[in-house]
Amino acid sequence: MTEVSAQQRFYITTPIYYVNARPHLGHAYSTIVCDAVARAKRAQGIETWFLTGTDEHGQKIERSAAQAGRSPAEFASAISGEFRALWQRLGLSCDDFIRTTEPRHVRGVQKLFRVLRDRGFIYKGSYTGQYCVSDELYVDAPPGSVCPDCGRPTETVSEENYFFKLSAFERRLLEYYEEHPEFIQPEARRNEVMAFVRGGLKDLSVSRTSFRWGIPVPDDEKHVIYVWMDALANYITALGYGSEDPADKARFERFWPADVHLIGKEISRFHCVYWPAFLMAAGLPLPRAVVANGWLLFDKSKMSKSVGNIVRAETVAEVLGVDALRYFLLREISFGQDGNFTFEALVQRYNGDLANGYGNLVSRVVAMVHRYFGGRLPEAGETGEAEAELRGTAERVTREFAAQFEAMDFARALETLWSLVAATDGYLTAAAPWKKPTKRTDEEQVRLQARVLRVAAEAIRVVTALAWPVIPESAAKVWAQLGLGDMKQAAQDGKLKSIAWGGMASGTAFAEPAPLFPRAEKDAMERMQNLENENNQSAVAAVSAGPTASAGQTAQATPAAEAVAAATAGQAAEVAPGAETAAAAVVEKAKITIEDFAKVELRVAQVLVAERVPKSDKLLRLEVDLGDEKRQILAGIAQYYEPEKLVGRKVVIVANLAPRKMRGLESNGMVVAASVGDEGAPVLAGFLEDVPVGARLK
Ligand code: ME8
Repeated sequence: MTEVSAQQRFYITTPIYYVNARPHLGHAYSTIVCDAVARAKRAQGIETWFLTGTDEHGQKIERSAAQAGRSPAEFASAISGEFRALWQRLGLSCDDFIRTTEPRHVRGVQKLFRVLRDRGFIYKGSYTGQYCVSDELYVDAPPGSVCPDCGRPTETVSEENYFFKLSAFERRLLEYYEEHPEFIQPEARRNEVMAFVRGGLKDLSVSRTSFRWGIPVPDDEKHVIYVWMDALANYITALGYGSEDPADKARFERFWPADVHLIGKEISRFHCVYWPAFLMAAGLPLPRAVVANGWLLFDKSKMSKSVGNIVRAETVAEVLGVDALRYFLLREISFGQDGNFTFEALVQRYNGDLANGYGNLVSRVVAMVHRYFGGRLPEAGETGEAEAELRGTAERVTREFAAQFEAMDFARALETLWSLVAATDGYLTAAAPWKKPTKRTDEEQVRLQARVLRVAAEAIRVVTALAWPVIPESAAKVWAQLGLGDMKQAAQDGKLKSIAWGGMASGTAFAEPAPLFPRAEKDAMERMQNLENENNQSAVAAVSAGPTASAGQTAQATPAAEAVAAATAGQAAEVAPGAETAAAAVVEKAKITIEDFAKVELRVAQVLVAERVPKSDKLLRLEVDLGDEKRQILAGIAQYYEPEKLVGRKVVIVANLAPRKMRGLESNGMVVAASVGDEGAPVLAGFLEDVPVGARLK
């Protein structure tokens, strides 16, 4: 990726996370990446502002809260508190945490709306079309369509709305992308976004009237502002946009435009099309770069609450420590691409790179300085080729690491840095200062030990200074062991800016060696797995206690379970930030009765004809036999099934669905399929035993 900034002030943001579900490793990933970048910038003496927060309005949150039997405000507070508590637990260095329910944000969003309306970019109209509540996205497709992004069914909305003149920005956006190739990173996302804009932009509905949980449109309060306009504005409202306070104004002037909006790849369109268009319309400068991370996968699909394949950051932090998690995420995943999370790979990296690699190197050198020199750093004395070589490696690694880290190629940067760990290890092993051949005099032995330990300590100092943004807690421990003082302070004061070789002073007193990364034994994986299982169970148990659970009934439960039970019972008005809660687990699906189910007529049908629908890459036209009748059904499965292979196959259909038209053809029913993975790939329902055509499923 291209370098993002070379200036003296730096502003980086994470997405603000929805409060419909508890934080998991996917959220932690983006936030940890930002934290590492922010720390690296601060360490270079650059004035840095790092923002994160929670996205609390919209229909999705309103519904989740209703299902949990709580008000949206209470529900949002509880889960926002969980995010904040987790970032604290992980020691993240955010400068601000914005909640979209805060007055400072509401004020700023209303100002933005007013400015856009006053400048003629917002007008009133009406919208009839499809909406995906899960993605809070308008979908340009016929009724009955599924969301192209998440595969869930869309809902038809018909409302009077305010519209933003997005269509007016098509050309300007394309010109901007051309002139600023670094604006969208990585390249794959840039291509996607450009193709989307080239496909034509329609005006965007930016208000809703069918629910209340949002920021009212100024002077027309029956509308609430579209949640993505609300959410995107956080990047400016958090700095002070919309405030008259001079301190806020100054902060906004100081840090806007942002240097990096770091996001997950699935929200590129909102950040690279809508957001710059809003800013252009408001006459505000555009962020320098929108950088998308790939997805963290677990069991081969995107880690997400809805798939149910999440791992919590707390679990890894508890068993292996926060730095192990940070190192793993940055080292193992090629930034910008999807990457697998497995406990095996995590433990392997931890043992290989941290416990046996860096940690072991540090403890050997520190212990030997204590053993041979009473804990005082010796003079190197005369050095030779091996020392010159190690120094050369350290200087090359310092240069390369800086460039790779700046380019956000974290995996390569850490690979480079760890080559210095290996080189130092090799140097130490070759010199073997702990061995004394009989031909060597005592004096020669001391000289060798002094030289080798001094030079190895110097290399460790370089590794540690560069590794600080990635493993801050451990790096600070090493810094203290090397007698270099408070690393956090040094980083804040910009003293890690230039790590020249030879920066250590002879005679410096080393601190006692302290364990850094104790080797993970076989049970580490099991412990993490158990923690996840326990956590899931306690959440489920609490949910099943139901809304009538009394405080007494939950007295024996775990803290997480208590929080859920309290939340469900509506007893906890507000869960304080920092409290361990599992409130999101209460997001249960509403139950239906057997009568409701009986309304759906599911029947076995046999495919007689299957062919592609012209000009549609998604639809197949099927003619199916129900025994007592034949009918035509259109199914959005063309990307996954060859039509020829379907002929003769028995499928399950919803037989009493109202007919609807797609591409001019009438569809009489719906084929039932499992929706698999994040793309919602369809897998047709079928039977192991033979079933007669027309049979009803009950
Ligand atoms: O989209 N792998 O919020 P959200 C990598 N509120 N990153 C992941 C991930 C995974 N498996 N899962 C989540 C929203 N993320 C909106 C954003 S911004 C103005 C509004 C990270 O709670 C990633 O950064 O769904 C992704 O974009 C974000 O969490 C989505 O969080």
